[in-house]
Amino acid sequence: MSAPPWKIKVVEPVTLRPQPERRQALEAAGYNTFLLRSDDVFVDLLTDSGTSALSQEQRAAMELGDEAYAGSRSFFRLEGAVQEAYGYRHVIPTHQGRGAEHLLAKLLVEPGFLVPSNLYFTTSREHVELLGGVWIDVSIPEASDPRSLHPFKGNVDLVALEHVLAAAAPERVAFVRVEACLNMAGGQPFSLANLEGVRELTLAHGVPLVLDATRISENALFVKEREAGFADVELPELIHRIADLSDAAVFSSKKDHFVPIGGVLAIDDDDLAERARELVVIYEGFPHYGGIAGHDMEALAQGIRESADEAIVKHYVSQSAYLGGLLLERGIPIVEPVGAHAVFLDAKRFLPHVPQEEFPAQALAAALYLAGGVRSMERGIVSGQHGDEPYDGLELVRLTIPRRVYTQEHLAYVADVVTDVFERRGQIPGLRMTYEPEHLRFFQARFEARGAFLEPVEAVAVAEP
Ligand code: P71
Repeated sequence: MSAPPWKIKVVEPVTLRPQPERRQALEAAGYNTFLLRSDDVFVDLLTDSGTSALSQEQRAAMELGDEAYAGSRSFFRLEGAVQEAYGYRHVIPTHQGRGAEHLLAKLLVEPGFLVPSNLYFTTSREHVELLGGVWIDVSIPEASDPRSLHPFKGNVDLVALEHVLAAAAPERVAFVRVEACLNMAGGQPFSLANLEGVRELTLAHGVPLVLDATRISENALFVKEREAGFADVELPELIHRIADLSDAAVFSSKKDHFVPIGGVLAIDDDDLAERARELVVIYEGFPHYGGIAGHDMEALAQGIRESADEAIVKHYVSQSAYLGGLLLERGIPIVEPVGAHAVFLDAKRFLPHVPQEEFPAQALAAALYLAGGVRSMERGIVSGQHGDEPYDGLELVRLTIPRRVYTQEHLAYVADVVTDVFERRGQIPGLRMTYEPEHLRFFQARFEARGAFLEPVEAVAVAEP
């Protein structure tokens, strides 16, 4: 792992609670890591969303926030930053990514309309389906195979997409969605050649191509490093070229743009943007702030510039590679290749004795917390199952790395905790769901253990932090 291109100026204390307190906290949270208090967490790898460290330049820019309701100069700075980095003509701020997804779905989805996409993201699919749209997975099969070493597991299966587009009347396809660094597959990139293929198909069929550009910077870096012909292209140029292939984009700015809150809906088409501005006033706020503050827009504009800094992006991706490398050396099953923002444990291979209906990834995430105060996120049947449909898809635990927050020592500690849990995996039983919310159940579902859950030992075989 390379030395980070930043140093630390402000710190936030963290403590490792004693094991009995962690057990109490876990039980109170119903074995759901979303329901833990952050004060009870030692290393928080729940998400990279809104958890990054701001730069001094972002904090300084926040002092210049213009909180005018309309015509805020902070909006125009944000608009300029998005236009310069990505080239979209119209910029609509939203409170976060799902705010942009909501507007996009309202604009383009009607009952029965199709949305072909590389795999799915939970909130993206939910907004489409709430409006009666039909989500269609057109990811390549390798995306769902944790062992496949395909370098671009975020690619769209162009033959499958062509079939969908050819079979549907064009006006019944709301849009084709392509997600950068495909989250649910392990943070896996698409290749530029593949995106060009998608572009050709969407143009031929007259269907809009919408990018989920939330993690576009890391995707561009992987293109530079893995795809022939791009090694000498500057990262900002590559990011722009990716965006140029789409008609619109949604961004959760809480990831690549280093802000605690904020999102963007970016659109080229004038009429669509006009309609989006009519909607944003209903659901988010005036188009010149879209549900965030003037100072948030300043931090966001500056964050967009930093998100194209190759040294920053490279170091970030090297953190996942470092953690993934430690786990691979120890024979721990993870999704390969290691993706952009996280290391994903393969719970099916980690806990082969726990059947998928007993939520192995949920149980593993709970065990990591209990063993070492490490918080991760379930990305398996709890998040992925669709109503009553059978689910045999990916069963992963995501160790997600916030940007510019944790040191190499933290990551080494996490690897030790995962190793300890791997050695004691026989002591992890499945779970029973005791409360199931109707929508996006993973956020607030509760569980209980089906048996004794990890021996109650304080002195686990990990180096003390
Ligand atoms: C992540 C998140 C945050 C999250 C969302 C839902 C469940 C658990 C955690 C958010 C994304 C994303 C992509 C590709 C849109 C959103 C929504 N990811 N697209 O990975 O990854 O953005 O959270 O700002 O509303 O932990 P939002």
